[in-house]
Amino acid sequence: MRHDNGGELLVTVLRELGIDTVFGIVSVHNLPLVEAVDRELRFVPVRHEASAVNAADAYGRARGTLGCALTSTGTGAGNAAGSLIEALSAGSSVLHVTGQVESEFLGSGRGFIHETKDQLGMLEAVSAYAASIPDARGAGRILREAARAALTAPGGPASVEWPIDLQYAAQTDEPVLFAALAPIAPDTTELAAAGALLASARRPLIWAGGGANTARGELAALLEATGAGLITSNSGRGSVPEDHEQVIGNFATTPAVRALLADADVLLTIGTHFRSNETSDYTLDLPEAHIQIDVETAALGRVHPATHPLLADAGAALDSLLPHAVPAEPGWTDRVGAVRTEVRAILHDTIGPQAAICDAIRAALPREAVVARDVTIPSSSWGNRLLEMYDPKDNVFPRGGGIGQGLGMGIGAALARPDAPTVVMAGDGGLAVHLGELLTLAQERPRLTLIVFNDGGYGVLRNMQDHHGDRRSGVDLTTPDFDLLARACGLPYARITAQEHAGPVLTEAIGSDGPTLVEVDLDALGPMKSPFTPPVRIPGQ
Ligand SMILES: Cc1ncc(C[n+]2csc(CCOP(=O)(O)OP(=O)(O)O)c2C)c(N)n1
Ligand SMILES: [Mg+2]
Repeated sequence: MRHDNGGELLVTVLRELGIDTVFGIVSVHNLPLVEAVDRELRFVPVRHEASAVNAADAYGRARGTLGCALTSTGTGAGNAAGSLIEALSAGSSVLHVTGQVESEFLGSGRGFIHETKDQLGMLEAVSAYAASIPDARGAGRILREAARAALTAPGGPASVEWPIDLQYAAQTDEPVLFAALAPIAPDTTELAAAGALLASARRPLIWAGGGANTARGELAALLEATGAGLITSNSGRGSVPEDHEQVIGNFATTPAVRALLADADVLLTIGTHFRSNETSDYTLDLPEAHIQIDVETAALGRVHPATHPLLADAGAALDSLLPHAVPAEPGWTDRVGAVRTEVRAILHDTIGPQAAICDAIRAALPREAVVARDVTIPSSSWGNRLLEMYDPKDNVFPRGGGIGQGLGMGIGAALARPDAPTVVMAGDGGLAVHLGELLTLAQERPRLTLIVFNDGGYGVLRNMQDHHGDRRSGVDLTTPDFDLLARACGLPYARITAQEHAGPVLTEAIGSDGPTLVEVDLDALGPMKSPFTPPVRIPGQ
């Protein structure tokens, strides 16, 4: 099939992938792409390329599919790199298409506009897949190959650089047929051993990471059949809805869950990294008898030795284990439920007046709605744990921990899921990184409530410095008057200065059909019971 230019071809491929909205910044090095997308689909002009990737990433996460970002050559592609790193950490699916100089001058070092040294090498370093389009016959194949790489576990972003002369050229496109990927089934000997262990379990616990999100039904069935408790990483939240009484959730390092882990006799883990923040820097004591399911060989036993490794897709492995499941010993499931209640009650109490905000968000949101979170104390303390999630597609947060990505992610998610409201939780510091995206919010007007927790700086680092030393460095920030700022951007604004404001303010903002900026004045609201410090070890201490 023939297309007039690369933009027409890109639209064809995006339609095949079910993508209707693309995020980016226009440039002389992507004009044909942006123009075709804007004409045929929806192009969202974000204000920084990092946000384009964050928005595309969250668009994909919120739909359980792939998102697409368009950037320019050189600085534009470089600006995207930090957010590509996030998509790589998360294993989320992003198709990043970026410009490149005219093919005649590629690599010549002649200072062609936007030229940079080894752009492909940079993209390779931060993407799961990277390729250059070599001619006007190969673009369709490369774009589809990139999408497939991004969508195949363990996922990650796929970057394609496209010389500008080739974007303008007429394209020939051959249909590409990829063989369907069969699910990876576990080895039968390993499975028999794991099944026998599971059948012997009296006090089982299951730990779900993001890899469990493709096997929600199978996981729920095994949970019911065993009466086990379910601990999750942050990424595994919602794999089974968090109001299920066996779901303890993202509370692994609390004293009550540590005690439960100490008494458990079998641990079954599914698609998890055991990241440092979720295992107290890998020091968390876990049961020795460990069935570990993962699609990556390297993940098996990488952190916690796996006595029973199963290299398999989560769904296939859990399905094969189900016939071996037996109910736990009497009392175990009740204890799991008691631990679930206890850890939540303690956290609810610890966060003091912020609990009213957590409760009000959940009360105002429909059951399934995205909560996108930047890296701020309210997210790290309660947003990542206490604020219940019922579906992993609603649980959007930067897995690599980089600040500044929440609003871009929220915009992407809100445009992916226009039928439900989206909430973004951001700190004043994280929001300042991409303050320009307030203008994207004002322009696109999605149903998005942006809650800014304002403590006049990088609170979490300030707490660490106050805890460990007597001098503050780089943590106190000038913040804008958010009321004036919202007005300057044409955004509705509301403020929370006391617990009793949370319900009415958030109900109105979340119930409206467009964006609202809600500022939480943390000084006025009052402190948590004790200052939050992150679960990060200071080397040498
Ligand atoms: C890209 C990036 N740069 C720096 C950091 C270090 N960092 C972590 S949290 C944080 C402070 C965030 O401040 P704010 O958004 O106001 O949230 P608060 O801690 O005040 O609740 C910083 C600077 C980071 N995580 N990511
Ligand atoms: Mg702050």
